[in-house]
Amino acid sequence: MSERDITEVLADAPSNWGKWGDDDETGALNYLTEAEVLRGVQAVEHGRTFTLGLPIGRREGDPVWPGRSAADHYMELDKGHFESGKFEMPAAGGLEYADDVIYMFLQGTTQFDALGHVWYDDQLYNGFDAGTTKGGMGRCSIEPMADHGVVGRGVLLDVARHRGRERLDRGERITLDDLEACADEQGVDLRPRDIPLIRTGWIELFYEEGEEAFYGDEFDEPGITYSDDLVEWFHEMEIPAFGTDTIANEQTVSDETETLLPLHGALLRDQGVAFNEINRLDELADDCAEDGKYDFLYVGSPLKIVGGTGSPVNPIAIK
Ligand code: UVW
Repeated sequence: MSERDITEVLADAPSNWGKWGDDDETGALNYLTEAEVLRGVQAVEHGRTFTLGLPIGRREGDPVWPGRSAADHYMELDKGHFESGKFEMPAAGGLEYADDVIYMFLQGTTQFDALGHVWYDDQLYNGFDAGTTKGGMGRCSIEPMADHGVVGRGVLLDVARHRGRERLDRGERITLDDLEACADEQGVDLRPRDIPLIRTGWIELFYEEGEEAFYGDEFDEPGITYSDDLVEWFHEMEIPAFGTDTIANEQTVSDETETLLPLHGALLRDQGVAFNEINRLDELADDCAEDGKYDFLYVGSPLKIVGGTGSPVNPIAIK
């Protein structure tokens, strides 16, 4: 990785700070007005639903960003506790029940990043002090996003299929031209305030070939790469949110800037764009390829985790 600093890379990048007031912590989701929800509803034709969330807590592990651990799920109470006499119901009657607990990273599955999840120059989205993250996000937690909800017109951009491949390679880049060519080939219009879902096929490598193949010698996901025109496009198109089937929603180390995750800085921190990461898009993609319809109502509902840096989610695409 080069010595280039993200502050230098993003010196002239567009910003939405102040656009919705100095206290705003909702960011580009403010673009999702009632009119945008209705535009999403108009994309529904059949009522077919596709859930985009990953399974959580499989014995074989879950795909996570390096340094995070997979979910740990255990039974606090099950039939065994009743059989062994370790647990007695507070009152008679014969009813028994099961309870369980999960320990997991909030970013350890299909999820939304809170706007304060990443920062540079000690400032979060809208200029809030990064010190407010200490001991729980005092600013830009997942709560304002969860209060708003993420509902609008979603558009699948199946870049893997567009390139005639099952999945992109490690570190393979996607540019703005690629996104536009993909939409053209699919015959779908990308409109202002849409929620693009970009399919690389990458996450399926974890399930098909296992951890070693997925992480490789160096963790380097394929994805959209930083460029001034891509960042301008998100700004001009007023993109409220976008999703992918990778862990970090962008090429891990940008070919263009040679820095780690510069789009987290340019889009999430500077523009307040909501990142919906680690989706499973294959079933939706197969259906879109079959009927040629690539738009749908997208519904993402992060949880209201107090001070949370993000939230697990099971987004739904409705065609
Ligand atoms: C980081 O930003 C490190 O992770 P995520 O992929 O959760 O955004």
